[in-house]
Amino acid sequence: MNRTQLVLTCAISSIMTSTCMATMLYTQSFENDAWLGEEYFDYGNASADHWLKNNNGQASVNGDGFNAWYENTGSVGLTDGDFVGVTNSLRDTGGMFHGSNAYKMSDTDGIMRLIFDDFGKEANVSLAVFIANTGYENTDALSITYGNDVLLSLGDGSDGGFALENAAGSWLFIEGVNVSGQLSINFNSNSSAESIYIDSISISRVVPSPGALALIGLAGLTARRRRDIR
Ligand SMILES: [Ca+2]
Ligand SMILES: [Ca+2]
Ligand SMILES: [Ca+2]
Repeated sequence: MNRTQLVLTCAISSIMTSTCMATMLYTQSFENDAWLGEEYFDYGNASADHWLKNNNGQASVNGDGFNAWYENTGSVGLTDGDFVGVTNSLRDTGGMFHGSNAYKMSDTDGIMRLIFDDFGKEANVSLAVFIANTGYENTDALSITYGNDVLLSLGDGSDGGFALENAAGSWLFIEGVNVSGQLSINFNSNSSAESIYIDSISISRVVPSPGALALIGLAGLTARRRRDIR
């Protein structure tokens, strides 16, 4: 980066801290009741990684802007029937973070990833996650990533489930700033009591207000003049 670019970048960042607006790119609270259903069965091959499909009458695992991926770790995955996908069961949480529904992962017997659409770079994200209050072991893990950024990682394979147990029992509000790529919520557990609930996803982008845009235009003009003089 040359000096002109550096000055310009500093000018833009100082302007943006004073006058900014957030543009909402995506929200998801799972409040579409058409996504509710019975226990979910994966009719695919548990020994192969694959995208999960929605099945008639069963809770939806895929919906607007979100899709579920299964990754084999040597067990039966979701072929044994599991309570995953959109739910209104309040058994563990006592209440959703927002509205009546949330997205559940439970007894995944492998890694289940809930992956959201790509909304480009420089995004801000927030979401709520609830870890069911029960015992966890070394094989259980929860991570939330956005592109290359890790927003949350609980369960390192050697803590005896302590990190998950310690964070369980209340809604956690997770935020990421200036992230790029795709939001992915990744869970591995091997009992039906070991569950997580996801709610209230919000992905936005901070953009300069029209006034700030005009100032940035001016800064660009100044930089160009400097080049012309040289
Ligand atoms: Ca909700
Ligand atoms: Ca299972
Ligand atoms: Ca376990």
